[in-house]
Amino acid sequence: MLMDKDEFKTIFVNNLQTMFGKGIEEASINNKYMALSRVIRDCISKNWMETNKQYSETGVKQVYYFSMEFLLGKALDMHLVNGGVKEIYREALEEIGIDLEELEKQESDPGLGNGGLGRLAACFMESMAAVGIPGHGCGIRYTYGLFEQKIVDHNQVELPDNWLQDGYAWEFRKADKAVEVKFGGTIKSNQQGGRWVFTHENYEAVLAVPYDVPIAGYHNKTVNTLRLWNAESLHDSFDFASFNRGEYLEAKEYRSSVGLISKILYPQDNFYEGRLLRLKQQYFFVSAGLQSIIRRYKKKHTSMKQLSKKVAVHINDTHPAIAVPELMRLLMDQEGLSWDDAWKITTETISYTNHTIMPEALETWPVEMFKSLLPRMYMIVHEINERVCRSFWDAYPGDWERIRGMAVIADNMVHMARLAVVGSHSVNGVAQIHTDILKEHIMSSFHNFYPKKFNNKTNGITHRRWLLKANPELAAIITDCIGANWITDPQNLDEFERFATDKVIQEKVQKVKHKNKKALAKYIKEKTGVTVDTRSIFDVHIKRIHSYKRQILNIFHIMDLYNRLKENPSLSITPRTFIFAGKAAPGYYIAKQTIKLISVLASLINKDKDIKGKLKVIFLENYSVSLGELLFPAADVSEQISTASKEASGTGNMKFMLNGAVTIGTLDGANVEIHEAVGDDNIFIFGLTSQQVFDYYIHGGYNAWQLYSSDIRLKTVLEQLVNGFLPYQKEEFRPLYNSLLADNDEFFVLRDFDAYAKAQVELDKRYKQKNKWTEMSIHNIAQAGIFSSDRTICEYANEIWHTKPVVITKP
Ligand code: F55
Repeated sequence: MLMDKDEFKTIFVNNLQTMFGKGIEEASINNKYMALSRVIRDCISKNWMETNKQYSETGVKQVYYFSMEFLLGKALDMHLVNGGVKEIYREALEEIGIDLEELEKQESDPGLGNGGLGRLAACFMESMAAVGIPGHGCGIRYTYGLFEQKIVDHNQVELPDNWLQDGYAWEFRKADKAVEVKFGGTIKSNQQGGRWVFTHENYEAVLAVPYDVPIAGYHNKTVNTLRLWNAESLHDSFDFASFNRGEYLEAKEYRSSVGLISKILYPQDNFYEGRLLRLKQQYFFVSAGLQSIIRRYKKKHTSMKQLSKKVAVHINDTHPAIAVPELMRLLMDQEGLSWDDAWKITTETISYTNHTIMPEALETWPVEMFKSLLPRMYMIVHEINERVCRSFWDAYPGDWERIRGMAVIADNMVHMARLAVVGSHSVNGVAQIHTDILKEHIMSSFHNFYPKKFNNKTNGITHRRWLLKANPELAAIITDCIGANWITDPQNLDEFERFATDKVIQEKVQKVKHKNKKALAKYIKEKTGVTVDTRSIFDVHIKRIHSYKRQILNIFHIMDLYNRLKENPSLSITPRTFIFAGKAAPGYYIAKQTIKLISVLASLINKDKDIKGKLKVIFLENYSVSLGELLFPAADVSEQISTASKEASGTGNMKFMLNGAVTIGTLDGANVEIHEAVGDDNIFIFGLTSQQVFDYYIHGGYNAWQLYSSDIRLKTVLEQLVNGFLPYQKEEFRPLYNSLLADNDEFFVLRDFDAYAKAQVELDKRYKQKNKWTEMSIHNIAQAGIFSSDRTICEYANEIWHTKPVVITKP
């Protein structure tokens, strides 16, 4: 990076001239943002080329992380922090009358992901570059990312996210690296010289054009690549030719259908919908990615046999699982390998992460759809199925039921999770409890057959974005206390533990938290018009809206608290601000009703004078990475209250902890490990265990009506959904009410209500002892190091990918 202030200024001004033909006076804010980005982009480019050169020269094994989603967040500020130039550039800009923060606001926040899975991919990219692991991303350059959420009359409204509108400063189009991807058509087979040759006829070809985004490390010279594929029509001349033949309309149709492939991100999280276009998206980027990997590999190697020594392909959930048959196709049809050789290489190259046990998220494609869109893929999957079923039969002769539950093609469906398991050498869950559930329940037959494949890799988050960048003043306190090496070695954060009872440090930590709360309060005021008390407890529940994540449990507790305050206005509670944010999938009715309920309640409670400002409820629209960066640093309480066993890991829980918020949560996902790390005294655990949840499923005996009838608070709150208590809502919340009573409360909200309310009372008491609370807060920060994605990514590198960090030296 450019370290000299004057040199920076000269280049910045020069960029304004050459890019826009303007001087500082005439340039718009956006011009200035683009000119600044260009300075950084140019500095990065040099290291980027050098990184690629050294990867190629050293022949180190490279990892390709295939994911339908990369939820990156803004890049400019992260580059300034990682490059160690933020202060210098801020000052330099100030000297020429420019406010860096104003420029940063110009950047769009690319929302190319739904939630946890997409954000995890982005944290992994950042950590790989920081640690020096030769790892690249492969995904789709969606023209429209996750929809923008607005709340209109209490309802979620979805607007398109046109993030590319003003151009994206961080991408490099590589037209010369484009590849073709083929859909549909028929496969002809014939024997040539004793081997089968397959030719694809009458297919529809699409051009996949890569846009490369540089991923730079922290204070090092590593720049890895995130390659996002854009779908384009194949030949311009195609249009001319068809125009001349009078087929202009068909040509246009072809062009627009091609464009559709990378047009939009599907907005469902933990929910699968068997759309043809989604399958097209999957094959599109997987085929393009694998073709480009093999092209690169062949520049240095003549035999494909060493592929798994030089390349690891990781698939982020089953969405890219078509990589298994596609790699088989490339190795056999294109490179001429035998089935057995190709299978060995494929399984040794590919590894797979599972992110959910929710049955509605499991991908299965109807055979007819799969076969007609991807005929060669179907042939290969069919063969894989025959072969693996035979080996299952040998292991479990006569056990038809078991084999049916393991078959890749069963009941006329292609089962992608099964394909991923059989076609890879490693299957991992994302937190210990989740991996155990995979092994013992969801994938027990596979675990029995392939015991060594299964392993755990507890998720992590990048502490550089989520602490150093998002909460710079807290980061500075930590650095003052323990030095700066926690930034590259996050486990060292535990040295901060010594300061947990230090009154001076406690006070500093409290001050920063309060400052962050004031910044959030200002934002809340601007966005909602509501004034919140910055001395109240900021209790934050931010994540996708989903029944299993139980925002409803939080809401019921708020309603009960409100009822008690109405009854007894002098009830002694610490004032609380309950803050929610999160998007609901557009077709997910109950999730949308949940948002509506929060919003309606907020308007009722926030204007009620009787409760003397002791309670406020806020719903912030359009939750995104950027909004998260404002929320995590300002939180006192982290809500992690999913039904035990349902949240594979959670990663928001880690971001809160790292910023000193204390968790109230169930023993689910990574909460279990957070609990182990901080100990009983520094977290509020409540509710059913996953074992109890499984017992209900297996033995029955859950009765929501009974819980409703026997708890007056629950009864009141539930009735309030449908008895006119909520202004202007007559039958609006009847379906929600029914889901909890008539449908027997699938996620045990009523069952956990009492335990949750009690944990909240305990929490309230603890918050009153200010220094005790801050002590807990510091414990949480100090124990957050193991939840850094640096740790996670090193585990993947050592135990799954078998690759090592490389230190990039020059230029
Ligand atoms: C998106 C599309 C489909 Cl078809 C299925 C799932 C998703 C998705 O977004 N899943 C997701 O975000 N899963 C989450 O992954 C996180 C990272 O591992 C976990 O922390 C979290 O528990 C899990 O729900």
